[in-house]
Amino acid sequence: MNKPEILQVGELPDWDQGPLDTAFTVHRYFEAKDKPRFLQEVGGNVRGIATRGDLGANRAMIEACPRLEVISVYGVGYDGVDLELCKERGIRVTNTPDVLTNDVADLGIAMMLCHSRGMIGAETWVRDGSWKAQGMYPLQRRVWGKRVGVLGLGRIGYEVALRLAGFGMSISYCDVASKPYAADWAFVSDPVALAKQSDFLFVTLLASAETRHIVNREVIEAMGPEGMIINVSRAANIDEEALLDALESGALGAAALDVFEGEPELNPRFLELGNVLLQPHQASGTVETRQDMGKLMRDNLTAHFSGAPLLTPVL
Ligand code: 8YV
Repeated sequence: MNKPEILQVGELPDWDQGPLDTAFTVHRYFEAKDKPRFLQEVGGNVRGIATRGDLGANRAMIEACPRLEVISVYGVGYDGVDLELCKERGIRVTNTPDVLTNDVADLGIAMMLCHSRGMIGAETWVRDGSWKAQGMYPLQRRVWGKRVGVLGLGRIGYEVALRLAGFGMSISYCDVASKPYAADWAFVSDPVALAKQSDFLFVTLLASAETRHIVNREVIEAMGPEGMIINVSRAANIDEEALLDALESGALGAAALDVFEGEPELNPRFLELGNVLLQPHQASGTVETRQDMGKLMRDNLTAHFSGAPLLTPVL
């Protein structure tokens, strides 16, 4: 039997590549030098796309594949997939929710602690001899007991809040509506009001056209010179220019970011700043979670091509 032909948008670990190559005829988009030409050559036979959350599948890619039936995303975020076009064409879309929730929450908390306590600078203080030469490391900011706002109390936001409760923090959250499972936490309907009453603001929203720049200049400035914003969602949820302006002027105290506009390129202004912690989009990046994500991404493709129900459908 002929194997279904799929387009693989980005590189994946060997433990996924092997099984993908066994089950499908895989066209490696990420290896093609001339990508539009590659799409022209193979697109006509492609029935499935395996992509990553950070890469998605845009209109041009989907249009180059007239027989496309399914897009399987390795990641919970599918904002990079042209869902409107998929709806029009009846293309199914899947993602990998749940399996990465706890790792993303863990990294968000680690970023908050690391940055508040100045751990990166403290490491350098030890290694470069400053400890011996200059004595005690400059004092940092406390975390426990402070006020925290969680913007987006979905799966990841909920796990973030649970962890924060363990630090004795007073927790508020903002979402489209109050959540029945969050009775211990205060619902705030407006992001600016949430920022005003928070020392730390976690951005844990699924990104969409509606949430673009939801953290705007007003929200950022409402955090104030002692406030910190932590983003483990998508860069597009924050107005990055406004964020940079506020970090540079001191209108915002600090930020800890795992995601950037145009990543892995990033605005060089970030590199000049000492009050920002920069992470390379690695919140779900543990061996265990990436193995689970890969399996779920592959299982969704297999389910589709064997006529079984999709495990984690988005569309
Ligand atoms: C991954 C992600 O880092 O879940 C998402 O939406 O962006 C991440 O978990 C990414 O898909 C791996 O490249």
